[in-house]
Amino acid sequence: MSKKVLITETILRDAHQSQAATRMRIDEMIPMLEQLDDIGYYSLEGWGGATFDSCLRFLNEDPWDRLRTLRKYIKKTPIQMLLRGQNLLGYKHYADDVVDKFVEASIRNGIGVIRVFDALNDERNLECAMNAINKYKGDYGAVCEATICYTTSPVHTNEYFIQKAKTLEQMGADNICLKDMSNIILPYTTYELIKGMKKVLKPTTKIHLHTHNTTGTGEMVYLKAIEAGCDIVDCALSAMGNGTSQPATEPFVATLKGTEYDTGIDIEKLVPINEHFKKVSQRLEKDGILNPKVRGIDVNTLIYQVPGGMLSNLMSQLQQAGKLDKLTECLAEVPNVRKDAGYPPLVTPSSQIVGTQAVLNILQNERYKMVTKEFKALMKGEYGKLIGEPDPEILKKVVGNEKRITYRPADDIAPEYEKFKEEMKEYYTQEEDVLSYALFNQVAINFFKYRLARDKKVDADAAKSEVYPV
Ligand SMILES: [Mn+2]
Repeated sequence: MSKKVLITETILRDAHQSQAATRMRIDEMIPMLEQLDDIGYYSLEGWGGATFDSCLRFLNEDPWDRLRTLRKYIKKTPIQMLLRGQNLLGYKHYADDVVDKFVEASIRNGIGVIRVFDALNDERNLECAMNAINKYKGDYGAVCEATICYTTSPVHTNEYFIQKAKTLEQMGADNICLKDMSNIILPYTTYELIKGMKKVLKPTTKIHLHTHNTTGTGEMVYLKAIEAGCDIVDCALSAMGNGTSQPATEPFVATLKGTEYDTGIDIEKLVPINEHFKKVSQRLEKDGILNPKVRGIDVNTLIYQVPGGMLSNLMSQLQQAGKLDKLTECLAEVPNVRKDAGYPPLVTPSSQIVGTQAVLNILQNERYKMVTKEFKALMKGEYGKLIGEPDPEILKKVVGNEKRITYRPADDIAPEYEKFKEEMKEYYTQEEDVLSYALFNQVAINFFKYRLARDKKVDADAAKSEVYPV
């Protein structure tokens, strides 16, 4: 029986986020959008994650215009986005009214698949976004893809992940995404896990697997996943595939051709598209944005279970302190801190919080002599529920007698959309501007000023501001 495997192409989002700090511009995408639309991908990932931030901060593009432009050329294939649950695309929890409006505007402007995740896998942080997706998806046709962040620890058993998948399905997910941010999942674990999930999920619920090829196991992970019944995998065209990005599209299409898993994709149609993105990749390298190292394999993540981005953060923190010789000690401290904090998955923002605390513990020569505000908040439950119980003594040392939060963190946030709207009213041109401002405050204001100057030509200097910095 044929079991066609579906592919999500990430060249417009995660590929350049992982290899080139999310700096691909819309004018570098437009020439290939219609051809990408004709390939027969399940979806084209093109928005969310860091793209929104990068558009406003570095590229002087309105992220909403980018989405509308993508939709103008991509007429058949759903455009996929990544959403950080109650954090939306920002770095803190937002009130429910802002989450609802953001999801509505995303779907109305052309998003077809919303992949929604929470760094701690706390489903209470997904509730509001998932309800909003399901509320608005009927109007335009969109898919609610709820996500589980993969990590390893004594409490993250296969049973835990399988139960989590069932819970998310019951909350209204159409697809379940298993998201391996840093390529630490291993092929045979993947097989067991996907088999287990398939057993408990409805036959209509699709499983979508996301990994990278940072540690070199990506294609093997995908192959075992589809043998276990995985429906969709994320790949990136070879021009910006492999290494810190997704496993490359073309070899995967070729591997499955003529088998029961045949993707139905014509590999020859990918050639001219890939040639175009090779040139984009070369431009990014020439501008010093893409370091060729990202195209190789780095096994440090397999050994230390520390994602690539977190490792480079650790190194730069130690370098600044002139203590690069303490790297091995800090790497060894990361799993200890993670254990003390109830084993959070290492993904933004928890990866930075745990990494910084590990560095402090080593450099201060005493564990938790100093703690960051964020680490304290994590231990208090302000980011969400920790899956393991934090170490009681360390909890006492860090949090003291302050009350821990046991409810959904956003329950503490009063509606705030109208307040944001009032604060930015002099720049208002569309409802979407309020949402850009809610997420990125001053960065959004700087963009609005640039846009005003450009459109009204009132201030030639402001309009000329650096457009493509490193
Ligand atoms: Mn990714």
